[in-house]
Amino acid sequence: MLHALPAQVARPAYDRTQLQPGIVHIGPGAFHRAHQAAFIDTLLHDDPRWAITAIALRSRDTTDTLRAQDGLFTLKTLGPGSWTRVIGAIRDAFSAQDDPSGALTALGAPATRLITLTITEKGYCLDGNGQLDLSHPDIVHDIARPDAPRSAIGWLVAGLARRKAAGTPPPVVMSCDNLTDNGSRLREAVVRLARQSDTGLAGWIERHTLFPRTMVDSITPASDPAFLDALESELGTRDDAAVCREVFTSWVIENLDCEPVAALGRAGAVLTSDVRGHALAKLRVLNGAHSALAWMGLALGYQRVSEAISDDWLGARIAEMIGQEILPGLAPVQGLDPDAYAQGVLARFANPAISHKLSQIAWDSSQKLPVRLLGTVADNLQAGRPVVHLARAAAAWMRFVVRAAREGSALTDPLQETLLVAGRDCTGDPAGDTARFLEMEQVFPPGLARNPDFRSALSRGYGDILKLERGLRP
Ligand code: CS2
Repeated sequence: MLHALPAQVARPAYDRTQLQPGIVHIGPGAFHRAHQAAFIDTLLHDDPRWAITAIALRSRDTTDTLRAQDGLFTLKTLGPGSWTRVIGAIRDAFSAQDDPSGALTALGAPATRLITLTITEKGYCLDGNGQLDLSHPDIVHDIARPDAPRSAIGWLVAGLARRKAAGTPPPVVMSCDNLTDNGSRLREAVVRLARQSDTGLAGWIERHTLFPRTMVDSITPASDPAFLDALESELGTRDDAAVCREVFTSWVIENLDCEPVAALGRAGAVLTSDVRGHALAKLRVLNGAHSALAWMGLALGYQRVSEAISDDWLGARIAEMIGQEILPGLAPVQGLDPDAYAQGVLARFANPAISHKLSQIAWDSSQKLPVRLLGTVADNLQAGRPVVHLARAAAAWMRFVVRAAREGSALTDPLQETLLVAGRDCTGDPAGDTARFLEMEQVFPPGLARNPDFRSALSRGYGDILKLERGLRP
């Protein structure tokens, strides 16, 4: 594949035959390939000991494609300053369902010094309080069969159990998902699951395993057929594992004292003690606004992020939501100017070179709403700050569900069934419909759901979205 590519396409300048496995990555979807794999590719030019073994827990499609291409794939950036580069960081890729013993071997191997994860919000199997949900079907399964896990948390426990049994030090385990306090959440989930079967193991994990917090950022639309076809013309060859993203990329990692974190720092990650602040700002400003834009933009009939943010009315409301309701609640973060950050985010959304579907951002909305918007809502209510825009965004999510239920279309969401039942029950009455959704404890913490100010803001916001659906601006 490599020798036939056009000259302007950069490719690994290191000898891939000399690579040694150092990282196991769980969930090699587009975001991993566009983000962490690119950083690791940079690192491999200086240090061959960090090649990635990519393990998929569910679908084998990506790993099969990657294997057929010897792990190579193309990363194309979009917009000003863009470039195209072949990434060579993935040395092995397979599905844990096809090869469970291979997965355990990789996770348990002493050479694996870092395990990274991009499994999306739902992959953590957390309850409304952010704790591992012991009644989640995959967790129930993993408690009964710790030797043959299904969830990512179960695989981590199984891999760490091997390390303990062999007397080898544990790897560093790093969540690269958009969760509040992702490192701590992951550690607590892993320890909680381990405790169900082996308290000694749980204690060992708590004492010896590092789970650094991270903030990951790069807008990465799904690789649709139009992108893959255009890239095929550019490359002269088909790459079904290719990914695209904006030029901007950022990985901020808690500067815990360990070899993998130091190595990622050499590869361009920013190491700092205040990841919490960076991650919260990113989650609430970028991801919060992204989700709000998706639900409201879909109500207005838009399909893509750049179109929705260019709608004068909607663009102004999103900017107000950030400026009036999100930034005032964020604690100062060293090196981050909140207003400049917000402006930068809005400019990134407007990038016309990126065809980012609002419907993609709306996947798994029931998991995203609590971490992206409801934390800000709770803080604002407590501090006496407004929640008008935030509540309108939450109401837009409810209407998104109602429309899907009416049209009989599927929702990509782990709560799909519950949501569609609720959506079908809705009559168009703002107070009644929003109350129906507020009953869902998996989404709305009961204290927040009872708050009268939030309830009335939601009803008003719901009325606004009904107008938007009719093409009117409230
Ligand atoms: C988006 C994110 O799909 C989504 O929900 O909000 O994937 C977003 O593009 C990234 O977090 C940007 O870093």
